[in-house]
Amino acid sequence: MAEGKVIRAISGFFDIYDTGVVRRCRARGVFKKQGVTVLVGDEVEYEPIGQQEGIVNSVKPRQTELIRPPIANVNHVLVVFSYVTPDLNLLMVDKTIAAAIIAGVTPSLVLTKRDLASLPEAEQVVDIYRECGLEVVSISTKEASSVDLVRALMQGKTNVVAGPSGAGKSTLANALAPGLALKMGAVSEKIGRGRQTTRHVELFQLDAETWLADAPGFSQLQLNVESRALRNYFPDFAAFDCPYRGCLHMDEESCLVKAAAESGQLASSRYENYRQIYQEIREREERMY
Ligand SMILES: Nc1nc2c(ncn2[C@@H]2O[C@H](COP(=O)(O)OP(=O)(O)OP(=O)(O)O)[C@@H](O)[C@H]2O)c(=O)[nH]1
Ligand SMILES: [Mg+2]
Ligand SMILES: [Zn+2]
Repeated sequence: MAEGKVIRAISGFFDIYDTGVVRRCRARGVFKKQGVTVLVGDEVEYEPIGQQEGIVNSVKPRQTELIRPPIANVNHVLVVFSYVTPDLNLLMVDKTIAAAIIAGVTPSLVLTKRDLASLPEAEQVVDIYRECGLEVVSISTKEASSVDLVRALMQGKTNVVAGPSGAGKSTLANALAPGLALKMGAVSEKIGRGRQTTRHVELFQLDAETWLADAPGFSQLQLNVESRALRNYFPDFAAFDCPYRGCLHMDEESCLVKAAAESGQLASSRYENYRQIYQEIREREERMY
């Protein structure tokens, strides 16, 4: 029995990487029966067949598991959003960051298309997320200095990009590893967003300790937590020590998070987006019970 890492999953086949060699494998029938899905990023045991094929026998326990994009065992999410085309949607940024934290994965924020953005606005967004304690880079994927900033963030980690279609995720991945020749898409003038150029999650090794997965963009995201637990995934809110320990930071009179948003100590967009996400989860919960 050999061990390897799933780097691609395409229509029933899994490409398994094992010490420099990639094999196209199928999963044992029992996976389907047990409802087990093999994810890109999974560490698996497989049975080699010939030089290039094999059968996946089992999946090792996962360190982490993200739902969007679907990938196992990453320890760093590059949250990639463009300033324009598509326009920056801070609600989606906040959701994507929270989704990473929920999965126990560290997020960093990569803001792209700085060459097309107005500077004061760009600086404001960078400040908001540095205040949250995130690493933030503001880049133009065509500049070598920008690519170096991202490379430094990723070094030694297993990374995945997460963000909307057209944000420049594949452009960035290509710039980081020029040999990849990933397909990149033009952003539609009419709808101002990308057209889902990337179709599959795919993992690439950049050096001995560094991996990067490119992934399709998404425009919707549902956070799988209870409404009352949501506050735990906005760790920057903890700095404002609400007197009521169970404070949900919604409409409690003594809420210091709300007060901080009003006084400008906390970015109002962060707080408003928290409220919005909380409401979304509440509505879902009410439909369920
Ligand atoms: N001006 C400018 N254009 C960029 C930048 N980064 C990417 N682009 C362009 O944005 C478009 C979309 O880039 P992609 O890399 O395909 O976007 P993606 O995030 O991979 O999109 P999906 O695969 O659909 O999720 C392409 O036309 C890129 O050339 C940038 O920093 N500045
Ligand atoms: Mg892409
Ligand atoms: Zn509060």
